Amino acid sequence: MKLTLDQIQSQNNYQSAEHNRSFEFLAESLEKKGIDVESLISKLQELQIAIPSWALGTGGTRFGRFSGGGEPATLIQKIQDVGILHALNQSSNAVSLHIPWDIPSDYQAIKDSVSEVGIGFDAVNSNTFQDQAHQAHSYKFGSLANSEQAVRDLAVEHNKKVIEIGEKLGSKALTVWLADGSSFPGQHSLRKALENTHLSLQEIYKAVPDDWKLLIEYKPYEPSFYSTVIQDWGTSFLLANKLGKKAYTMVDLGHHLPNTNIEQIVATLMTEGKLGGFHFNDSKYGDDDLTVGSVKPYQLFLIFQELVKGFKETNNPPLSWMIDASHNLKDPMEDLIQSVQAIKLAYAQALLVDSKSLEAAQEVHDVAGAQEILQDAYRTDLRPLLAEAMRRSGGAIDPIKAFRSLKVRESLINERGLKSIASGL
Ligand code: AOS
Ligand code: ZN
Ligand code: ZN
Ligand code: ZN
Repeated sequence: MKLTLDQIQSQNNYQSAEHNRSFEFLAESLEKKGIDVESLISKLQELQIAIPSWALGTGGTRFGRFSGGGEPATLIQKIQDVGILHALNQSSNAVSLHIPWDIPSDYQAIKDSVSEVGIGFDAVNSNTFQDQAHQAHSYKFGSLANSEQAVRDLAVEHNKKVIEIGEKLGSKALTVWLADGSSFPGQHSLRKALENTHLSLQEIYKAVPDDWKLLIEYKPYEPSFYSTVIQDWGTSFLLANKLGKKAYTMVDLGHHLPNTNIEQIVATLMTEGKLGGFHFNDSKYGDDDLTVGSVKPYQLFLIFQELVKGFKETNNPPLSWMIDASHNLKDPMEDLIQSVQAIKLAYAQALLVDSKSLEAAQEVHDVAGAQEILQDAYRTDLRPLLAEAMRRSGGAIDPIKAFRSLKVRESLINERGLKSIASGL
């Protein structure tokens, strides 16, 4: 199934009177404060967030999986789903593949299906945290960090293969997330595991094309419960620095111990020009992979506030924007729409911050004043602005409402059945 512009505009017609009223009211009050509404809108229109292929089906937990219907079973169906999301919000023009969950067999067919829905390929993700059928060596005790050379070689080869696949598709980044670590003290040598990881990454780095990025994720625990080799931004940053200018640290919002100051990590990485991109999600406890902005929207705003400042004040290169979420209860497509909206809203709020006044308040140590400035931006309801940006790009004023009224899920169930299963976690 595919959504047409006509279908979306017919939905917008029902909402336009109400929308126009609230947008005009907001635009007027922003302009009174000296804010350039048109430039805000075009910045919002530009921001595109890639959709992970693995988030289009129901994820589940280790205790069970309760699948919805009409889930995409093939790569082409996943691409169609991203096409639907992009038609609705005009903000998700790329898909991020996970190899070997997504192995393109017919490249031409895959390329045709992305161009048909007007999207492209974002970062490709390698997977050395699971064994595949008929694999010569096991990743049970690690991949790039493994004490056995043969296992490390296998994992390095896999990453090179993923780069080759990405090159054929037009990706420009490889994301590496490693489950490597230990679950018990003494299980392996902490120093050797890190050094092996470094050496293996060096081999992979040689295969990274010059116009690509190598994005290194970190995560404190899970599935390893005692030590994870790349446990924090510092370890990722250290490796990225040793590897060279194509390597960057990737921040997955769920990969921090509770209460970690993520915005400060973002600020530090940008100062060093080593922030590569994001896996957006939200969490209460650990790597919960919940809808972006569902638990800590203020944190998301503060992260974006650092990003907006960093874009102006540092030479950090452009970022990769991706969602990394898992859906147990909601319709995955509705959840992804909500996540993209939350990201764009946080961006809009951050663009609203009166940075000159904030700096002035900081200079004179006006602590209360600084908080007023931040919260004035955060507490402005910018949803009509976001809706207007999507509407002008040809998307829906209210993408979730349109998704429901156009009965997208029902059509997908009709097409694919109730029991279709997406590959992946
Ligand atoms: C795992 O926790 C990481 O977030 C990775 O990005 C992983 O590849 C992805 O979540 C798919 O499981
Ligand atoms: Zn991730
Ligand atoms: Zn994760
Ligand atoms: Zn996650």
